[in-house]
Amino acid sequence: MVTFVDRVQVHLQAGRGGNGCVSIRREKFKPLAGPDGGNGGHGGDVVLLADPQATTLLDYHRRPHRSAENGGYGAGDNRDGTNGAELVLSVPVGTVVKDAAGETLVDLTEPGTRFVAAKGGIGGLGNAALASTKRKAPGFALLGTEGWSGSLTLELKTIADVALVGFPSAGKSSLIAAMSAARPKIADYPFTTLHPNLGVVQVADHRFTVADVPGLIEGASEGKGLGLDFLRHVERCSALLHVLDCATLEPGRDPLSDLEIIKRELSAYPVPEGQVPLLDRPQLVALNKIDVPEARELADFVRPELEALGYRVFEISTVAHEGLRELSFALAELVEEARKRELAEAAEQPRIVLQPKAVNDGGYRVVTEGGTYGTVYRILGAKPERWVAQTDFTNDEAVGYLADRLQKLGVEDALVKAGATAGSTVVIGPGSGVVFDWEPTVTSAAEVQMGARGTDLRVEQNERRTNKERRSEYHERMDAKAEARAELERERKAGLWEEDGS
Ligand SMILES: Nc1nc2c(ncn2[C@@H]2O[C@H](COP(=O)(O)OP(=O)(O)OP(=O)(O)O)[C@@H](O)[C@H]2O)c(=O)[nH]1
Ligand SMILES: [Mg+2]
Repeated sequence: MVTFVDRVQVHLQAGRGGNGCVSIRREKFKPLAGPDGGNGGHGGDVVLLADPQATTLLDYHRRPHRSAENGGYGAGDNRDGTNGAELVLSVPVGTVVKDAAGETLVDLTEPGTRFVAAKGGIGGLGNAALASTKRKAPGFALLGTEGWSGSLTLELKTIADVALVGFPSAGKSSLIAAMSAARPKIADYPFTTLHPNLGVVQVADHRFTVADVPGLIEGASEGKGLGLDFLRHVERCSALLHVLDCATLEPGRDPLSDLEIIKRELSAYPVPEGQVPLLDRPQLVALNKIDVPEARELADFVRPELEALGYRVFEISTVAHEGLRELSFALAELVEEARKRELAEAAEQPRIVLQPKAVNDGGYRVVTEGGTYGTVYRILGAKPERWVAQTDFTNDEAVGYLADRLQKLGVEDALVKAGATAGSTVVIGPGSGVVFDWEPTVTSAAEVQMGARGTDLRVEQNERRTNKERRSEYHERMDAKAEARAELERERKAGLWEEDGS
């Protein structure tokens, strides 16, 4: 059986950033000629591309896990790692991308639109890039950060100009086959069509697309038959064509009551906000199967009544190819009008530009949490969390650099304000994050407060000696030497030592 997939969950993994490199350049007569460790490359993004060549999401159903390339590591001699190649995933035009919470991220309706679904990690700086006038030879480099990973839902909504709606076996698939090059499955049992088929119709210089969707029955809105779920494919059609079966032998069925039932079901379908309800869109009626004599009689009979309801009615036979040309022209006209209307509306409305949600990158906050082990001070924010991810905790210098960065951001003062003292437990990031006992750096206010008011311990502990002190130290040392010499002389005179040359 052919499976049609119009909704899949994909698991994406963007590339990891490469680590920076620690390296020292060596030159003749100058073995330590400065840092030359290169930067790591950035991780590749996973990009979704609205591709007119792609028609289904089946590929992602079979292989839902996709990942982009990692960034290369930095190397010595200032060689930077290569950036990871991005992974471009082609999806059909009309794919809606939703996040794990079901919120729509983007609607890929324009061919060629690219959407960065998973951002690659950042490459770490090498020690050459980390060198500064203050830090001439850094003995550490930054690590690359993880790329984004997570699940997204892809949902396909067919985009066509005209949707064919009607009971099962009314001849919708036969009609699309007769009007276009599409070759859907046609059979005399209900629900032959299980997924929408698209066909391109060309009449004179008009060109439009027609979507054939599965048949509707009474109670479809309550889930009977194939339900209404697939109607999301007609959500974007600008016009509807009711295909009515005039040759059905089923009891209780005739074109007028069929139309009533279909209209009732369509009105129960909730279109997304901002879209025209299905029944408010332009509609035509096709009375099908008039190659059957009784059907032609019935069609002639109901035609005036349908026209009285305000519909333009076409009597057709998909088998005999009767009435199809008039119908095609009428549809082309309808589509043309709808396109003009849309253009005019688009010109009136300000253009909507899709932009990624703004992230407050610079900010952070300190949250205090009480626990069985005492108060925990948690630092949350994109920047500090990224910095932690970039830190090689086996390298003391790297940890020191992290402390410097945090301090420059004002995290220490924020911790003091929040009530943290030396030895408090501080966590960076959500979850168990990175936990450490806080030791305020020397310049922080907390340390200064440990001395008596008005004094600064750093001043008190001045180790440098004055000239006077040095002089007296020198004299003391000289006195001690003279003392030692006198002592030796006394011992010699007392005859404790033998004279040389014996
Ligand atoms: N005599 C006659 N039979 C037709 C005509 N159009 C379609 N049929 C027949 O009606 C049956 C159903 O046709 P389909 O095109 O599969 O109908 P459908 O509306 O797509 O049906 P579902 O996909 O089940 O909803 C087939 O056996 C067709 O051969 C017609 O103009 N004249
Ligand atoms: Mg069909």
